[in-house]
Amino acid sequence: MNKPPAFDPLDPAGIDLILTDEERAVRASVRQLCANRIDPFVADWFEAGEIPDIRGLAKELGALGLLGMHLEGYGCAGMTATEYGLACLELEASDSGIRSLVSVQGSLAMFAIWKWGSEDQKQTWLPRMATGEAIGCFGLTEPDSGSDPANMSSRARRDGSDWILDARKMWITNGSVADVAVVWARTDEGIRGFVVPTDTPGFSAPQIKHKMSLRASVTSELVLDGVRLPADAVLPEVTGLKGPLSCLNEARYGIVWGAMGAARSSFQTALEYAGSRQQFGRPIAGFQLTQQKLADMAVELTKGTLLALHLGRAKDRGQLRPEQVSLGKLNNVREALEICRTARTILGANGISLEYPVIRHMNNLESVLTYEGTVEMHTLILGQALTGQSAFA
Ligand code: TGC
Ligand code: FAD
Repeated sequence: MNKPPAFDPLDPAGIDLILTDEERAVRASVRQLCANRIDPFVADWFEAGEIPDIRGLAKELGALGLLGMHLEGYGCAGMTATEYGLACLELEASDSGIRSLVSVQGSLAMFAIWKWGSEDQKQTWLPRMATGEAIGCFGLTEPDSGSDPANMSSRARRDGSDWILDARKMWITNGSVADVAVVWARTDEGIRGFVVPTDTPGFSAPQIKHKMSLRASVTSELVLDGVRLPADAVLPEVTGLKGPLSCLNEARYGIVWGAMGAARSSFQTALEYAGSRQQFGRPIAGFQLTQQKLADMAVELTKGTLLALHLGRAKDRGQLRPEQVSLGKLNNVREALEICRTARTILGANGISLEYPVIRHMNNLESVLTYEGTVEMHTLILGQALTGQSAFA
């Protein structure tokens, strides 16, 4: 009989044992990149509200195959969904903003072109986006339409063979640093996606400041005033809301894993802190109330990671349904936020300091709870799947 391996407090149920060697190798290489290139600096980036060399960082992420990593061809790494998920977990253990950079590039902007684009659009953009030479953004949300993108006001009309695009998009990750924007707009034929080089006259992307969350991430408004685009700027293979929503499935799947990274980092910090912080003459880890918090965090971290792995295996078999992605996003982001909040209490006053990653993760997860479908939207998607009744409107 095999002897069980030693108990690992960061993997209490031994999930490692059911990963493949390839999956562990991908995880190790991402973890190393994060340790060298992100972890020593990210608290400063968060405090300053900027990533000083975001283009250099994108190229390093690209060199490791992390941009569009689960897509096939066009210079993409063609890895499995589970490997992509493990990468998201490691990136978000560093910072949700870095995982966002990768998610928006690979799962939203690149995926939209890869899935719904013409051969020419794919050849033009995907190889450069895979290396990080070109950065992409994805414009769906508008000032007056967030949860309800079917109500969008952005509009594209034909002018001869050209398109004229008038659009306002809000809260767009990577917007001000993007070379290409995938912008969704209403047309006479229904909602269509447009591939817009950001140097096209009439396009601007002012950065949104004063965020208290996701500060190590560029968030922008997109303003398109009479932007003239050639006929072949439209994504030819899709019309209707299923275009953007199919991309959201990909990014939401990455978040299911990523949220567990922020949770693991906060749990690890709290565990170490509790072991060394002394009050009433003993480590606070020795108090039953602290142990209760740590045990609950370990249980939720384990459950969420197992759920992510289960959904990843289903996605690799081609069997993952959008409602199941909603179930994962709803649970894992909600529980990750709860783990971070509990970790913060264990750190006492130090819990509010950027000297530790916990408050940064906690604030970041407030965005993650809202973007890619709010916690309420995923509740209603699941509610509809359970009952057959739509409660959106
Ligand atoms: P509904 O009538 O249900 O559907 C319209 C059409 O879309 C299809 N569809 C999907 N297709 C693929 N994947 C999905 N998940 C899909 N959900 C629906 C559906 O079959 C239908 O197709 P067809 O061919 O019959 O026309 O649409 P609805 O208007 O009732 O809306 C449903 C609702 C509320 C669930 C949807 O609008 C929604 O998910 N709202 C949330 C919006 C959202 O998540 N926005 C995210 C913006 S991007 C972002 O936040 C990036 S954050 C940065 C980062 O990721 O790091
Ligand atoms: P609203 O839709 O106005 O919702 C406000 C509240 O009302 C929420 O609690 C919501 O759940 C609730 N609500 C709405 N409708 C219902 C209902 N029917 N029943 C019950 N409750 C309801 N978008 C992009 O397109 N691209 C990006 O790259 C991107 N990046 C982002 C980055 C950050 C940091 C943030 C914070 C957001 C980003 N977003 C992006 C936008 C994000 O997707 C939206 O914020 C989100 O979809 C919610 O829209 P809203 O903010 O307009 O909220």
